[in-house]
Amino acid sequence: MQSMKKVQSRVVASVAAVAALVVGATVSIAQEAAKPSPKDHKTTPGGQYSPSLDMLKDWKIELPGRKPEDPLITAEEFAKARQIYFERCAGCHGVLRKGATGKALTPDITRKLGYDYLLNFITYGSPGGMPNWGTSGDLSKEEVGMMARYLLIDPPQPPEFGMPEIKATWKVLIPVDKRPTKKENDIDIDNLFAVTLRDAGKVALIDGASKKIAVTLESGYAVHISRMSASGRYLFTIGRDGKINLIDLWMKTPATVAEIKIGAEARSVETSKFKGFEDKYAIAGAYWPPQYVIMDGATLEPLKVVNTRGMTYDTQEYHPEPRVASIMASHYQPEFIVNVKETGQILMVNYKDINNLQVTSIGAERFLHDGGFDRSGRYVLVAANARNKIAVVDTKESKLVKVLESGGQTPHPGRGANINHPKYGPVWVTSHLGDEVVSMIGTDPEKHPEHAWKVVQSVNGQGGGSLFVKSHPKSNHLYVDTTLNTEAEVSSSVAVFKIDELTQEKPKYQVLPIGQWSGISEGQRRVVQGEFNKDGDEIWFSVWNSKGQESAIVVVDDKTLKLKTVIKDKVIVTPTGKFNVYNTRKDVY
Ligand code: DHE
Repeated sequence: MQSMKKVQSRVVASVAAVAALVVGATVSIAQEAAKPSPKDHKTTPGGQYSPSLDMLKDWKIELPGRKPEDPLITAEEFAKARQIYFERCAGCHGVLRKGATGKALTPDITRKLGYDYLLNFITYGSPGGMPNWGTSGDLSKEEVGMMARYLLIDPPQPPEFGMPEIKATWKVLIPVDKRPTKKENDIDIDNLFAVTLRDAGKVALIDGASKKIAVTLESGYAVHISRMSASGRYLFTIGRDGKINLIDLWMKTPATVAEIKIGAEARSVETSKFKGFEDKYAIAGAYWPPQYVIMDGATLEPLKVVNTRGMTYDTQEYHPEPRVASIMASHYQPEFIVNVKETGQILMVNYKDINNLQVTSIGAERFLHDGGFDRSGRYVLVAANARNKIAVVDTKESKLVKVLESGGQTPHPGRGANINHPKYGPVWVTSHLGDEVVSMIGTDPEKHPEHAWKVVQSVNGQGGGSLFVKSHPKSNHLYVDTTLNTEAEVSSSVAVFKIDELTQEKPKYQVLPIGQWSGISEGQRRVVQGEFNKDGDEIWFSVWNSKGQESAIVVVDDKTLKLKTVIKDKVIVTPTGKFNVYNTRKDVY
């Protein structure tokens, strides 16, 4: 049997030969290229959290510009490398390898750097944030070599997904005239929780009072979030595969009444909330292709597809794949607030007349990700997480108010938390992925103008790896998770600050051992995303284990901070986000 090493060195030799043929004079530059120092760089929680565009791996894409038998990379290796690239690299380097938070890796650049440079870079990572894929053991030596060769050839481009493709996926399972004309069940819809069962590709609807699972419904792949129509009747879920399920909560047993796929990779969905447009439209944003789609709110009929390719807000250079991140629905104007990641543009999409669509582009900051409203519902705060900034938009005036430093590394607020600070008045809170900082930003320019749009206080939580913060108008508590912290004890517990004690010099927090309370002893027991019930007297946390392990939802009494109950069931597989119907539709958080 030929040794792997021999085969590999022959392939490497042929790579060098082909590269020499292809790039000619640049070979000497490749040879001279500085090699990254082989230090063992650790991947940060922020690095681990980069998007994986794993839906794109399934597209049948031909080897570009070469025949499958080409010695540089075999068709089999190309398919495998493409899968690894979309799962692990595309989130930072872009689908087209033109760069996002990570550097561009187009062949004009990679061929200059050369095979050895790429090999070292992938193996050891870099202090700039590139994970050490080789030394961490995430990729084998052979896979690292294969990825280095993959980067020397032209990037394949996944297909577009325009109106014909979108329409072909659209199904109305129950037409509007066959649906109930009034609520046909005795579910307290406003206190229902839609719970993402991520790796099961399902959503569980759980009754807030009895904690009983009303129904479990099939959804898109690795469903990401749920949002509610303004009336609370319709629930929308979106999977990473861009599939939306429209669920009618008035039916005797709530069920999907329409579905559609709006792209190949997606994360966000929202519905129109402005007076007179309640339940009328839905909107969803895609990572690939870079676009958003406006749909009919009752049937999901796709009405308008809008591409987000365009210029970065600052250098005004063309970006070929600006992903659509979070979307909010204005209460002040008939507008959706569409946050476009790579260009740093916040699009105020006016849906009053979608044929003559008016879009106000607000230059904010690059790498916009997640965010939510302040307590008044007038201002939206969005994290540009790779830039450590928060952009503030006035949804009444459709104008940028400010872009400010978040005060920590990689802000990740989810929708954020609104509290009434005893000293600074209304503040919006974000925690951070990269450190323990919890920042509070003043949000009341009328009564507290001196504090508005400034970080008025920072407190330290348990550590980095935080994803979500939560509070409620009736609560005296601010909850901070640390889901992606590398310490098992920290990732399976939650820190709680008392709001009326925030005036102390160093406010202390109490740790709730949610993972331990769940009674589960196996797995990492990552605790993620607190969500209040409608009355604001209890908060639910997911205990998120891997697919083959037990997971649960732990309910905490907000007054006493004691365990109230644990929801366990064989259907509760990998629970992540939970969305209380009332709080989600009214933006209470
Ligand atoms: Fe999320 C919200 C994107 C990883 C659970 N996530 C969002 C939003 C975006 C987003 C754009 C805002 C939607 C909105 O408000 O319209 N998430 C991404 C990613 O790109 C990323 C970093 C990597 C990826 O490949 O998807 C990512 N997200 C995760 C997770 O690993 C989590 C913990 C589990 C999972 O589902 O994969 C996760 N994301 C969530 C949740 C929300 C969310 C629960 C909604 C929070 C809320 O309170 O509204």
